[in-house]
Formats: sequence, structure tokens, C-alpha cells
Amino acid sequence: MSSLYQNAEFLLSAADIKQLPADKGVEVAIVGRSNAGKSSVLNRLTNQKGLARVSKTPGRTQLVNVFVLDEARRIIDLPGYGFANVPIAAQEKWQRTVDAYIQKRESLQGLILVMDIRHPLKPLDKQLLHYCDNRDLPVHILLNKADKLSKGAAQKTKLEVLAALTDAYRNMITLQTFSAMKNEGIKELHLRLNEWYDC
Ligand SMILES: Nc1nc2c(ncn2[C@@H]2O[C@H](COP(=O)(O)OP(=O)(O)OP(=O)(O)O)[C@@H](O)[C@H]2O)c(=O)[nH]1
Ligand SMILES: [Mg+2]
Repeated sequence: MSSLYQNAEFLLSAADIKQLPADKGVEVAIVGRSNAGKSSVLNRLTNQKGLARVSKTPGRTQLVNVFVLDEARRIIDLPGYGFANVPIAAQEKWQRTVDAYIQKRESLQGLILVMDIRHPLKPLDKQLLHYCDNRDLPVHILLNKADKLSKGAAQKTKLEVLAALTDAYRNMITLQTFSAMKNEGIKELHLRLNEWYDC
């Protein structure tokens, strides 16, 4: 069902969750630290090189970007977090926006959490898992940039991350290694998304 993802189109950027489209159908959101590779993952997933850049104009990094797959399915690019030198106020705004989105969005079926495999489970990643745990929302973790490590080291990190997840989180989390650059792990990602999108 990869054509579903190839049909993705940019719909809008929202500064506030009130500006999002009607809370119907099925939504999946991509989230992660800045530079983890969210845009690259989205472009790989949709097989559209410039898609995630459509919305990436200066000053828009705090926006929630909405992409439509079909009339009932959407994918959401949440603002990145953890960039250097971000003012506390902007960080707090990120937390409020993302927390409100995760708590209130009924069409949200699951979250794709993108992490750089060399820097997994930073404090804000854990904060995010905590928000998801509050709502029993499933999370699929992509340990991206796996091409930066040997196969053995990548597998070792995967097991370490799994072991580090607390019992509270473990049931609702799946994880895999991924490389947006080398296009590795895309089938596994499709399988997980197909479950959430029920297709
Ligand atoms: N080696 C390697 N580099 C990658 C991979 N995925 C992304 N990158 C690089 O990492 C950098 C950041 O990628 P983006 O996709 O812009 O990351 P992002 O999470 O969208 O970043 P923000 O939008 O700033 O939050 C770019 O230089 C990418 O080329 C990967 O799988 N392997
Ligand atoms: Mg990006």
C-alpha cells in the first residue's frame, strides 16, 4: 500500500492545534529532536524528495505541518525539539503544543519517534514517551542514521534502548533501525504504519 504514502500532499502549517483540520479519520505524527532526520524520513516514506521542505521556510520550525494521504488519512510533522540555544519560552511553547496535540487529538493513532541512533533517548524523548504513556498511545521508534554505525553496533544500540524503556512504556513501543540516507528499514516502517492506518 506504498502508493498511499506516495500520494502525500502538503496541506497546511498550524501555529496552534486549533488550526488543525477536523479531528476525523486517522492521523500519525512524526516527532523527534531537531536534526534527527524527521524530514528525511518523511521524504523517504512518501518517495518525494522535496515534500518536507515545502513547509520548511524560515521561522516556521515551531509549526505543526499537516500532509494529507487521502481523504481519511493524514501524517503530521511535529516541531523538532532540543536545538541548541533555544530560548526557554520557545521550549515551553513546544511542550505545550505537543502535549496538547497528543492529549487531545482523537484521530491520532500513533507516533513515529525519530532518534539519531548515536544519541538515543535524550530527556525530551523520554518526556514525549511520558506524554504518550498518559494516553496509551503507541509509539514506533526509528533509530535513524543506522548507516553511521556497523550492523553489530546498531543492533546493540537497539537492544540497549529496548532495555532502557521502563515497563510502563514497553508494551506500547516498537522500535527498529532505519537509514533515511540508505533507504534501509522502509518495509518495516510501512508495515507498522499500515496497521495504524488500517490498510
Ligand atoms: N548519514 C545519515 N544522515 C542522515 C540520515 N537522515 C538524515 N540525515 C541528515 O541529517 C541532517 C538532518 O536531517 P533532517 O531530515 O533535516 O532532520 P530534521 O529532524 O527534519 O531536522 P529539523 O527539521 O531541523 O528538526 C541532514 O543533513 C540529513 O541529510 C540518515 O539516515 N543517515
Ligand atoms: Mg525537518
